[in-house]
Amino acid sequence: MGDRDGDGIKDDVDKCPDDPEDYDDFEDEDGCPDLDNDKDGIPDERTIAPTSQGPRATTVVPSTRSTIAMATAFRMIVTSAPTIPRTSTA
Ligand SMILES: [Ca+2]
Ligand SMILES: [Ca+2]
Ligand SMILES: [Ca+2]
Repeated sequence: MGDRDGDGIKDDVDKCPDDPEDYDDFEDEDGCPDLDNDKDGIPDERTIAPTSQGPRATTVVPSTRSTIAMATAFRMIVTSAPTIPRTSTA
């Protein structure tokens, strides 16, 4: 038994032996392409996966550098903190 449309479904079970099934997880066993899965009259387009790319996830590496910079700055502030001017009580 052949498979005229070469969709992997043999002609004896293929309801549409000349139309290859569209493997879209919708009635993929009958051998007929299901061009309108939801029967809304609008053929399903092999819609380009929406936003698989998306706006590049801003891989702003949690700025370790600026954190260090801040820490350093902070330390500097701390260390250079007002050294209580010793009023030389002499
Ligand atoms: Ca077939
Ligand atoms: Ca299908
Ligand atoms: Ca089908």
